[in-house]
Amino acid sequence: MRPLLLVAVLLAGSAGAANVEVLVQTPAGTPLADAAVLVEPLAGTPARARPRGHAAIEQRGREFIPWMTVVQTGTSVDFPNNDTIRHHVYSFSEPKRFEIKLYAGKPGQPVVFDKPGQVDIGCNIHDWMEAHVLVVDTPYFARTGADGRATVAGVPAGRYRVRPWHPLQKGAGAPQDIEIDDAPARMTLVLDARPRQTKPHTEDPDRY
Ligand SMILES: [Cu+2]
Repeated sequence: MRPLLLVAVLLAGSAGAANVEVLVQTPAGTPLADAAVLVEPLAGTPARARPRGHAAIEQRGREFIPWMTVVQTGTSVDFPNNDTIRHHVYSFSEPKRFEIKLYAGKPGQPVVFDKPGQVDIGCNIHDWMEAHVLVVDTPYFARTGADGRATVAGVPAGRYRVRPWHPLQKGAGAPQDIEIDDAPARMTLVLDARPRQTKPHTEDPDRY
């Protein structure tokens, strides 16, 4: 379990909280990996504050790992370079434009994602390198695995809208509204998205 989820579970305690278990699939019924599942409080349900998190997107084997990351607004993200060559990380996306010029090892300053939205990240040296960050206001979220399933743990009692998202989606997926008490909620969400395809490494890896 990721530390953030563990904190959420501990803060939620045992009274009036439940897991939300979601299967995300394409219209053709194929499980969709690397999708975000967001559980957003509806009017009348307070969003519990939780500590601003910390995340990392590393570079290894001339790829960003992970390819997709969901963070709460205000989260700081490190970009450690675990390759023996240098990378040059950038984003032109409106919610967070930034550039970490050619570097090896760990940059001194993390990047703080302070506005909600989708941030697409690339490397100036290696065209195929690609990562996506979804910045969300809700503290309740999870990412689907290869089986298309995700569990959002420890959601307090209340009314919520559950929404899927994917970096390569062709449109917004239909949300579902739920009432949480103390029993697990299960649902299937449909999202039309192109699954991730690994891109070939096309440049001379020893150039930098
Ligand atoms: Cu690179």
